Amino acid sequence: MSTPPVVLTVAGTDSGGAAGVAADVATIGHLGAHAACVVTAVTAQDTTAVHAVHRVPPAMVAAQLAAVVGDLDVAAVKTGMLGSEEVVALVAERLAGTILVVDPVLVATSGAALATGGVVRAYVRRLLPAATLTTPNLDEARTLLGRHVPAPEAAARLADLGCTVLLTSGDEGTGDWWAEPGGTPQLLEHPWVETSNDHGTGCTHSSALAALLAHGHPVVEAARGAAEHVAAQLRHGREWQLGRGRGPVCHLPLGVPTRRAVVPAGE
Ligand code: PXL
Repeated sequence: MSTPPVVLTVAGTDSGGAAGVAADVATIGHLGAHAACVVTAVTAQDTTAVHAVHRVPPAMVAAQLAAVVGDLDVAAVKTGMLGSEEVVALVAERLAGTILVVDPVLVATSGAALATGGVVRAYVRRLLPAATLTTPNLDEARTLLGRHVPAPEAAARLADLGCTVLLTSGDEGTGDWWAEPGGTPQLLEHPWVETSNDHGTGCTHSSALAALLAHGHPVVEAARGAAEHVAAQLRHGREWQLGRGRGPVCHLPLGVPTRRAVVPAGE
């Protein structure tokens, strides 16, 4: 019997089960790690929209963090929606020095704003300098920088805050921009899957990165593995019809039948 590494997600919930903590816990489990979760916000959300957000008080976030790190040997951490500048600062203070993947969640897949200006500043000043790797999309990278620059330049400028950047383009036919502090940005190509069932892709991607890093993979290898994991899950759920909006990324382990079992009448 071997013991799995522990990966902690610090994130919000999505009641529709597509993004946030649900995506993170499933992904971390698929990749052979034990998931611990610190909940920062509860969203009333479905595939069409975020209807309401309840932020967990920072003292309760701190209590969850203290419980996890006081008991479990956390190998890597992933952050998703943090919701307030106090929580961004708290995470930076308590988790600096661990392997830390920061998905700077600023906007939901549906377009709803999940962070304010103060949160953006706290990411730039506090959390990104403490991160191992950050995974913004192009909109998030531009919001963090406060300037509308092309993707490779956005990746390079963010890396200069002190962490490796994997800027997920989300554009068909391209890949992700990779930048190290002081280095030249590089395009990492990855498979593209055409589907409307992509709600939760960013969360799945950053959790996969944290899980692969927790297993000891070097960062570039973890990036390749995480992109492959996301593509495989997107392919598996491509035909799903769940909800009226952009459907969830498939969070089932591959190989599990996705058709509802038909129970014969009378049984
Ligand atoms: O995918 C970004 C994200 C993260 N966390 C929560 C979300 C979303 C997007 O919908 O709802 C809780």
